[in-house]
Amino acid sequence: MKVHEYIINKVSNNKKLHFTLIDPDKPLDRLEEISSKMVEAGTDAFLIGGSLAVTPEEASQAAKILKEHGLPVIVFPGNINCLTPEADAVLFMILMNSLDPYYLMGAQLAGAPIIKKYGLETLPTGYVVVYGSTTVAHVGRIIPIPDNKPEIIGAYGLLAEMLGLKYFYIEGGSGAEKPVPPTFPAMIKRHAPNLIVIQGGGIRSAEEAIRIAKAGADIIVTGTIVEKSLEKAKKIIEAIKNQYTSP
Ligand code: 1GP
Repeated sequence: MKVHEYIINKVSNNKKLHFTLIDPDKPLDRLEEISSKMVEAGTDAFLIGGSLAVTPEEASQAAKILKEHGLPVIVFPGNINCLTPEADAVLFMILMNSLDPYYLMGAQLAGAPIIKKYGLETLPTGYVVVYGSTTVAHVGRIIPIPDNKPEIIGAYGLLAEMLGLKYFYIEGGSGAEKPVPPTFPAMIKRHAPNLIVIQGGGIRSAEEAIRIAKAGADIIVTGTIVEKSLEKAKKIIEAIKNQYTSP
């Protein structure tokens, strides 16, 4: 089954999904153990990527290990160096609030022929980085969005839908002090109800994850908490899987 179909099937059955983010730049020696625990808890897919220092070899190595679980492995590219033929799909993203043409169309131009050669499925995604003091914000040269201006994200959502994109990723930034408020995914759903909304960055508790899911995010991504506390990460996944009841 294609990855998009796999996601759509779950979303259209009113399920909320959890994706585990793995940064291949971090030591991979515990990856088997960590990923097995996340699978046990019920994660739906793995994202691999990082904003800095990922080599194609590291991305391939991580993808090979993760594929053993039989769940989709999706490249979440900080740049074209994260691409690997070992993955199943790639979030093919436009960093919509970047000032840098490279992140608006340059990386995509460089990446498209490689993605074709690798045979990766593309998941067309509008990507907006909300907070300024994160690595992804610095590298991507973004204009941050204040917490009290959810209407701005709503306009980006509308734009993404009008462009024909299928996914919209609200990014707080890996290791952000707090998650982006639930008003943001709610605003996307209001303006662009057909987009599959992904949210990540700074999500560290089951309560936060549930609030964001209830507000409209279809997919919750956690990375840092997986590295810091497998127990907390498991609780987040279990909460999304078991406690969430769709409205
Ligand atoms: C980064 O949204 C993800 O793109 C995950 O963020 O590391 O804060 O969980 P965290």
